[in-house]
Amino acid sequence: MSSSTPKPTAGKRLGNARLAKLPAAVARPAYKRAKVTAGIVHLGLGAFCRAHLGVYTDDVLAQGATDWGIVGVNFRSPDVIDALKPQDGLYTLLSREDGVDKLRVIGAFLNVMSASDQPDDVLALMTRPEIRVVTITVTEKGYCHDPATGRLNEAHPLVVADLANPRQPHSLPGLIVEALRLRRAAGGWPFTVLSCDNLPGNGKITRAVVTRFAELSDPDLGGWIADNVAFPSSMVDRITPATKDADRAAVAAGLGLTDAWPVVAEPFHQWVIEDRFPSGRPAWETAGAILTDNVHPFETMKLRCLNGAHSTLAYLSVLAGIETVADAMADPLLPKVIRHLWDDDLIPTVPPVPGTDVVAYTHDLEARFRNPGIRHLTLQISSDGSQKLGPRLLVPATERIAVGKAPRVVPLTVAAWMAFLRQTDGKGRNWIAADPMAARLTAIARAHADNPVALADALFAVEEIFPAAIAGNAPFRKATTQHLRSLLTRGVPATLTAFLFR
Ligand code: CS2
Repeated sequence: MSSSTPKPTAGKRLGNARLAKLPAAVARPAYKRAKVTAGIVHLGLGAFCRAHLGVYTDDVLAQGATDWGIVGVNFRSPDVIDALKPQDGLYTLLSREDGVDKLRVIGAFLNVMSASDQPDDVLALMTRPEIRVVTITVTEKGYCHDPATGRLNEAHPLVVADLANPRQPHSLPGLIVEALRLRRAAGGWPFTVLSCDNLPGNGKITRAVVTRFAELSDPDLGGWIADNVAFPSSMVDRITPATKDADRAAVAAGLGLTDAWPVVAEPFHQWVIEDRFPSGRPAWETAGAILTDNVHPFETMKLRCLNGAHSTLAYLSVLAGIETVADAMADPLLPKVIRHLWDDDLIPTVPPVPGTDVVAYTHDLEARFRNPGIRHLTLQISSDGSQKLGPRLLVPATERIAVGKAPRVVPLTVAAWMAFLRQTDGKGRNWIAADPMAARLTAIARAHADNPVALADALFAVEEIFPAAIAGNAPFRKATTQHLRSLLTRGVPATLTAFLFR
């Protein structure tokens, strides 16, 4: 059983009946939950939305809005439903910094449902007129899109299945389109669809996959969606590692109750939202969100500087046997590599960000990454590289190439990802490369395990990941292949030393 999966619970359980008796140090909903009604359906009930959307919305509810509660819907794993249902949707946020733990019980999720076990109930809920916003955190791969183009992957098995049977959807685009069809058939208004995932222009990508799916299943509906549904973009940020058993124990000690699935996060959080909600929205700005007409600069800064640095640290760290981001930041070499990544490859590609000094932002990131209370596993961040490398690092690299500059650190990250796909350091340490394209990518890595030139050639040929501007750029390929050879033959520290000090 993984440490992120809840275990059978013993002892008294967190729930509505016990809210009033929580210890004084534990913050709790400052409103009457019984008075709150649902206005939001959230798709994808992972830790992130509970540490982010749930907290912003809890603040809005505490200010007296009673019609913006959330119903959380999960697609696959029933574990989170099994954990939260007996707790009346309540869970604890443990925020950690400088050895100080703060506990807050969040009440914004009024109910939790499973899209696979209760498909009709979920669709009936999404058809109710009082649901005016559908928020999403399903990670990059949940959009069923082609990461290189941002368009719907029409060969995706879930998309193929949903197009054949659109009334019983299992994919994100299929579910949203069916809910919108039912609302239209009932003569109602559409909801606004708000993506909160780490994708560039996440609203545009959501709109592209939803409208294309609708066109393929019912062209008339496709036109109605294109004309009437808003898909604002948003930039979301809060480092939220998977919950570990030690976190559950810390929460149980603080609460005097069992919480089957609390979430742990850093104190920092940021949310920048494109303000386009024709059917209304909660006043998230009163909880600190920035509402704007242009999310792009914020999102570019965050996706590249934070997530791009995360991915770079993750692949090099897994290869080097470094378990957490905080440990990586204590390494003598890795922080220097990340500084070069920011200064040489990424900051020059970030447009001016209102009210923000991007260089100072990267110094703040260093401090956030060093937070020792946040055990963010590098293996967790290493997942889904086929979806993450493009927006975080390859697109900025193509922008550098287009202005005649050679990316300096991105080839090293790509080489580390290629070596990571071998799933072994060759000396007895093994790991699993989790990725929707894992079968294909790890087969390539196995076939060319000890031949860096052949391995790099075969992976650069994967068009879904590498745009022509990268795959066809001789200096980029050469640098990547040299780093890969060095990683495979000399290991991470020697490669980084040569890279930094040659
Ligand atoms: C991380 C993100 O796992 C990953 O890929 O880079 O989850 C990151 O922690 C968040 O985007 C921070 O806001």
